[in-house]
Amino acid sequence: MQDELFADVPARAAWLRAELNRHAHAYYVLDNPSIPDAEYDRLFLELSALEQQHPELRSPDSPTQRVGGAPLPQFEAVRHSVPMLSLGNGFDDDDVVAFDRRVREGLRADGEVDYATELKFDGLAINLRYENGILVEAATRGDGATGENVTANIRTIRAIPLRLRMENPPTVLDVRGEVLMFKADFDRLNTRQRDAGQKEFANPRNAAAGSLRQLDSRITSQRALRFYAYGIGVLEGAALPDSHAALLDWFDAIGMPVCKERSIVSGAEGLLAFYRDIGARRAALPYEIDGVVYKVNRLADQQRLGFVSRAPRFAIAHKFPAQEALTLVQDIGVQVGRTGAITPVARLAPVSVGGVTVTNATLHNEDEVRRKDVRIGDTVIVRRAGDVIPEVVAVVPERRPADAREFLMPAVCPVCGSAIIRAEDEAVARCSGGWTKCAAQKKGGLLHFVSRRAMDIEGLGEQLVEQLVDRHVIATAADLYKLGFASLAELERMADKSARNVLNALEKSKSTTLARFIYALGIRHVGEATAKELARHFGRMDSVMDATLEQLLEVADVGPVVAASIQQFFVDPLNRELVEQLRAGGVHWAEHEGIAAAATDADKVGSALQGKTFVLTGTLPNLTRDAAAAMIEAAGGKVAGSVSKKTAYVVAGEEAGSKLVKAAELGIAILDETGLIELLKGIS
Ligand code: 9MJ
Repeated sequence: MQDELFADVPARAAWLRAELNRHAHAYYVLDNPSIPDAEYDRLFLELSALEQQHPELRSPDSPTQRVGGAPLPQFEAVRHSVPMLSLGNGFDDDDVVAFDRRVREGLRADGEVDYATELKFDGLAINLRYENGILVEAATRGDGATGENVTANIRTIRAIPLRLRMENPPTVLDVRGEVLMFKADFDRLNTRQRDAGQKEFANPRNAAAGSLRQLDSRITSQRALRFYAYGIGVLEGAALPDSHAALLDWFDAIGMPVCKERSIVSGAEGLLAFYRDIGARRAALPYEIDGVVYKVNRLADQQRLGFVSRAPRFAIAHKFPAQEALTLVQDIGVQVGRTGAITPVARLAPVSVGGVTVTNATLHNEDEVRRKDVRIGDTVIVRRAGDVIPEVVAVVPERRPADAREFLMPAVCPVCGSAIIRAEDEAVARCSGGWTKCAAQKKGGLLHFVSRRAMDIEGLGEQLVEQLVDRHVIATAADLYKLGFASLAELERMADKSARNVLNALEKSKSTTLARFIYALGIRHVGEATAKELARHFGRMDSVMDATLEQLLEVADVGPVVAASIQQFFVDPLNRELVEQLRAGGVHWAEHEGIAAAATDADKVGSALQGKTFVLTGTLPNLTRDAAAAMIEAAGGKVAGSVSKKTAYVVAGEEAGSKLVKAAELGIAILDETGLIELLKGIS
């Protein structure tokens, strides 16, 4: 594709490889990105294209060679040359003081001992073997003696260098560390899983483990995994530094990612100060940790101290308070959600979980109560992780009293008295009162309406909605736009300034998009993605409201259940009235003809793009994916999800992934946003 431009193709490929490795190092190891992602992608693409035309230039350490071939039938066993140890645990100050005393006694030290302190990552321990500077094998810890060969998956992790950044690499080097997923990447992955109707992961650790244990490394390559080095196994052909801190500095210098949150401290006082400092900043760290680790700094001292069973005497993990605790179920009540869903909730004897007092924990639904066999009077394990609602993990059966009582789903809604009904094919029981009768559903619906991803009305929180509904100031979402200063300012805990802020936020929210508006209505089964598809497909609110089942089924991702739910919603005159009132109250958005209609128009014009398939990947600077797709479809083109020989154009934005690589491999034309707009202009 490009080789006419560069007389010396091998030199250009080598330069691109070095540049890409340098930028990946800046991003993942130095935590200091050196170029925009889009520029990285451009260089990557150029290298892929060169290697496609000149396969002999492909080297195993090329950044294009991170994703390997076909899925593995299974992982092979790998015996660790030096066993991978686990760490002993300490839970309080006394444990730390005792550890320091044992170390001093073991070393017969007169004064304080120096320790290297670091974080205890909650991920998966991995051994990376480099031979002559090249990554040749990666294995999980397994039982410490034997792990699994996960080399193909590890190679996809951009944070891990495929080649060490050094002139004379050791003949053999085992780098040990943790593979983990950052919290933000975990949230993004779960959103993606949810949107695709796939199982969400319970926590970043499970997500990292699940991603690393994929037999198909192409899946792993789509997961944003990280790595931090903290230890060494075999080292041949180089001298070991004399301290743990120097070892980590050396790793850093040869391109291995090492966490910045590390230091050298003196004595037990120093250890505890580190623990407190990290504890205070724990929630703000971009990854989850379950404690800190203390290691005697001098490697010669580590050797002298040796091991007890399978844990080193020279190191200890100081754990943060557990996120789980035992407590008593005093009662099981129910909560009514915005769609009327009844959630059983365990009322607990107050217990501190990870420093927060917990009194309620969700039991999800009736089947879950039966599956876990939770009864009133039981002792249970409750878990709190991050911001999520505390949940009952399991019952401790040995502690069940003879008079423990089973949970019975109430016959009527505790909030409005309407019958509770559970459809045969549903796990969830629901209040049949609907939002007009049931205050709980009304409040839930209003909170959904004002939420960030719906109408995004800042300052209208739970307490305010609660008061507005309980005092009968508002009954529907449309009433929000009738609120005056006086009715807000007289509410509890409502200063004049806050009242004005709420009114401003309401005013601002009036200008919205059709997709947000549809989502805000809270139609069952219509999440954000479906709302966007409906807006894109129909273009106008009236067309959505009057759509037949057949028309609804034409929308991407809308199946019979969702279609029926949408139709049911708009058959109800109260819901139609709500939409009218909101429009009358000033809520507005831009309407268009919808892609079905637009495509038909394009048919007539006989556009040059008729039938051409586009694939969108990554984030475009200005256009949303939907907007770009609508424009393409309006011009007669089609938008597909994956790249194949039939693809005419790939439109690539920031963080474009494997689709871009595949496009380059197949020699398909690649456009950025400007290119797309130019192309579309050209045909209209
Ligand atoms: C974790 N999990 O972050 C060790 N670890 O050292 C750190 N684990 C370890 N060190 C020796 N930071 C055995 C395990």
